[in-house]
Amino acid sequence: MKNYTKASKFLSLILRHKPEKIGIKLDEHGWAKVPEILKGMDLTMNDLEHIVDTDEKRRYSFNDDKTLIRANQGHSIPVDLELEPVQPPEYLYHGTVGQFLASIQKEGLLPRSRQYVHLSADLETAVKVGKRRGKPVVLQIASGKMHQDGHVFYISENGVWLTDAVPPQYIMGSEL
Ligand code: HQG
Repeated sequence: MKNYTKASKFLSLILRHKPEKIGIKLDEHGWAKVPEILKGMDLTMNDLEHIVDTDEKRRYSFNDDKTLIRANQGHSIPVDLELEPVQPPEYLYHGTVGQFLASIQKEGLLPRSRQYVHLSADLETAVKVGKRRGKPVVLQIASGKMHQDGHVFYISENGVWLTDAVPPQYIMGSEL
């Protein structure tokens, strides 16, 4: 049996960060050509469909006729996902770890290597995001107030909230 977890991680790398690893390019909207992915990753269409369909975070989308595939969020390369600005809920959450807190309090949340700061609609998801790096700390973000003040929010195809940056005054202490 193929190692789908490994293949999925590699797919993330290709579609979000380094398409050049298999000698391909993404278009301006982040789409890769499916035949190029299959060839470059040595996968069958069935394998790729399995990876897309079983991904627990719905990280990838095909276009209608399944000739193109892209990551729904998480890019470090600049792509235009054609997301419409949307009004966020009053509060959103960001999962991180204690070692980053002093810097976050000072600078706010920055996208770091990615295109956007990633925020979650619920605490539970934010806890999981934080846990990837250690003991999770969840920050509550006054997204309603940010929106009122002119900050733009998007929601990705798979439900992740995205914004350019979160200035420190909108970050409230840990909810945990
Ligand atoms: C931190 C996963 C110091 C920030 C997840 C985070 C998410 C700062 C790290 C998605 C900072 C960036 C994104 C500042 C931010 N000073 N540290 N001023 N501003 N940080 O991985 O949000 O599984 O780029 O707290 O589920 O952790 O890949 O972002 O810890 O949706 O699909 O800098 O990645 O999804 O880390 O995760 P990341 P993230 P996937």
